[in-house]
Amino acid sequence: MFSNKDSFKECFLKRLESMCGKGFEESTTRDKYHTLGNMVREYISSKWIETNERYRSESQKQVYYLSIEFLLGRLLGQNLLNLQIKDIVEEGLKELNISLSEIEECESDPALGNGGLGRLAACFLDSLATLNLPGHGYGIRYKHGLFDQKIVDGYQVELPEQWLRHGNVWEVRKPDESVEISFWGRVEASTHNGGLTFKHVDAQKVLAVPYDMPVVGFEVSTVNTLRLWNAEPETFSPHQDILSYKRETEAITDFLYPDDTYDEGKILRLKQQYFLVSASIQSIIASFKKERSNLRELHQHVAIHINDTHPAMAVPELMRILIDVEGLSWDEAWEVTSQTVSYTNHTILAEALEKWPIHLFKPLLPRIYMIIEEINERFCAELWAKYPGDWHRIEHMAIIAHGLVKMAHLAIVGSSSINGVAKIHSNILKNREMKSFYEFYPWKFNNKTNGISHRRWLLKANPELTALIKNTIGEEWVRSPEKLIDLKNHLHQSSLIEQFAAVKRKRKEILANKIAEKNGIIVDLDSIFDVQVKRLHAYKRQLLNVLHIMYLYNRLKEDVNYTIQPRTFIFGAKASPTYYYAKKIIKLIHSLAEKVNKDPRVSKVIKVVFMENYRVSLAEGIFPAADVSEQISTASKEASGTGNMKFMMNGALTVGTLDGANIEMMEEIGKENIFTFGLTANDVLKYEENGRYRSMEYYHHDQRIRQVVDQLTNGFFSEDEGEFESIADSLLVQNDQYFVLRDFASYIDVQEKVGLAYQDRNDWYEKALINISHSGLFSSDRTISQYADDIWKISPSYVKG
Ligand code: B1N
Repeated sequence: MFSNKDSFKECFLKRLESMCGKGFEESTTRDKYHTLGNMVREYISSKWIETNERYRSESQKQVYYLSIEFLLGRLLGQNLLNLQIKDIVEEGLKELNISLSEIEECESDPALGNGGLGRLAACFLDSLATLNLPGHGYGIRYKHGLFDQKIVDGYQVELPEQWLRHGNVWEVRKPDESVEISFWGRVEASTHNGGLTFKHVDAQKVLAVPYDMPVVGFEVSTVNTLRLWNAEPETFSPHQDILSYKRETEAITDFLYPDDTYDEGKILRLKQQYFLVSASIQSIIASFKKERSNLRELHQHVAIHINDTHPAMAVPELMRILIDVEGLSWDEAWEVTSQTVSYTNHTILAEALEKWPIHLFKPLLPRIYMIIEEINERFCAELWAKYPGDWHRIEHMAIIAHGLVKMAHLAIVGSSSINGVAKIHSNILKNREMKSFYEFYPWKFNNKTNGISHRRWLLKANPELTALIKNTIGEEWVRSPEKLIDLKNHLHQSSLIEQFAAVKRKRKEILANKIAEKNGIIVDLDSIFDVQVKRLHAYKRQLLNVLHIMYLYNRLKEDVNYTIQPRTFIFGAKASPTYYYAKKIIKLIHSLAEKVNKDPRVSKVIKVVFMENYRVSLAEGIFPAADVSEQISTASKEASGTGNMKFMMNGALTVGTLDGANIEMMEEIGKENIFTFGLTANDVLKYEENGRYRSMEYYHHDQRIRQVVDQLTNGFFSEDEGEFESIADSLLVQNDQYFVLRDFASYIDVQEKVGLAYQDRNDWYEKALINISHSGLFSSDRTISQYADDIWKISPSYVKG
């Protein structure tokens, strides 16, 4: 293949010609991307094959991570880095007058996820491979990932995402490993050797075709697999209406549902879930059977993890195969299934909890429904035995109740482990949301605080900071991120602080250029880059951030002597297309930007920037440039957050509530190095119980609040005074469900402290470096090691010799 710059160049030029049928001069950047991508995939393939053979020959336990989303981000740059050939390639290309980063820009982001949950799955794959753990992802090959966002006159419009338009160099189609998925039809019972057996008949069959993508470990020879399933019509059996059959089939993997922490409850989504689950379980069983025959031992060799409840049908599907296909008894199958499956809960928001109406579920998946009924009956009998006569508790804990199938209950009953994603979230699960389940199965519940891949969010996203850290403490931290703590020994060196300041400035400059290019706004590099990037949701409280900016605007307008540390407020957020409130907030941010940026005096000190189409590749340019990280969710609502960790790792200081992983960040770095404010989770939960919060009181008693809330409807922003009425209503008429007004004063105070703190730049950067030095705890390598040891019981597999 190639082992140095020169052999790379030679190889590249030959390949470019043979692949594109063009000479070097005629070739486009995309041609070059395709050529390089194919070369890299080939470079990977021998390691990939070797890894699979190693897993087959050693009788290692394997873990399969089932997720409806994998938000991978671009792969070329990360693969080059992980394979340790980035330098050879970059220099070789440079000699041919080609810029690697330009080629990288050609790759479309595989946006097969909405936000935190999907990105977490991607970080986990990266850590599994790097830790040489036998772990693979199973997901869906959506033809259209998360929509592209365009802003037109301040409003979000959605365009279909088209990541496959120019092909995908990383995938390998494996038609021979396709499996059949059955929908609709009915269940036929018959007696066999004195027992009842069940058959799903008259089903409509769909083919699940796997596309495998390599997951390259960092500086190791392990290459794991992400298997994405594509729905295709089956060609053998005759169909009455072949065209509608084809259309319906392909629709299953046509698009990703654009909902984050929200359950849409549509039948196509249910089809997606069963399609993913059935294809994955069949494939897992098939590879198990290549090496072994006794399915009663499955749980000793295989762990199946379900990422939230979206793949919770893994439980009844595994039962179905073990009983109907493999001939195990119910009790044998249940033992194996419940020992094999484990489950992560990612949210307690009621609107995100999946509950399927029986009338949708039962006709689509008749045999699966039957099995869930049986699981439910046996579970309720156990409850009855423990809590005789406690109808209320049993009704509340049942898997099927009031015409609904509760997927979280199914997942809990069918798993050996249930984990939350940050300490506070796991505690809320145990003591509140899932209290009765915790009382019944205390041993199942545990915490695994989320983490992020420092390879993507530091090494790849911030090469400048990476180089500085290497120069300061060496390279051990690259393999062992907890070693970042060594940076603390160098804090007294003014040179480190100065160099860090230079890195931050450089990254702010790069982002500022992008903002100038995309938004036509010139921002001040000496201003605080104050950033809130995440999905738009009421509980994340982008509105609180907006009201603070309105307050600053008002003060600056009213008092010519009022001075503040200049700030650039940067937002990035997609709103679910049907989420009316979220879309209004996007419009509000744009109206505010218009008002602020056009004001000759105010715009000298503050600017508001909305960056369109927030996604992984854009994020890689934003985190390194941030001074302030906004993590301002209503306490108790953000299960963990992971953006908070990405900012921390890049040396931004957090303004945050005591929510999710913010709390563990504070415990780690100390109260002096984070700006916390607002109600605690207990305060919020108490208010929710006693109903004593009256947002109107805060409106009446705080003139600053009254002014900004009034400005939403008094023509301050727009000719159309009704434009933001629904937002004002959410705060007053609907009693401010997320305690925005309750936390307003506290937020203003803490933001003032931030402004003052930034004036002592030395001290600020020292705090930033302390944040970085503790960020190793939030590496997904730590998280994955804990899953591997405590839940999956898997160990690394190393190449011998
Ligand atoms: O999962 C992340 C957490 O860091 C976030 O705090 C949490 O909000 C996020 C339905 C979800 N929870 N639930 C979802 C996504 C898509 C969907 O269709 C729910 N996402 C989260 C990682 O743990």
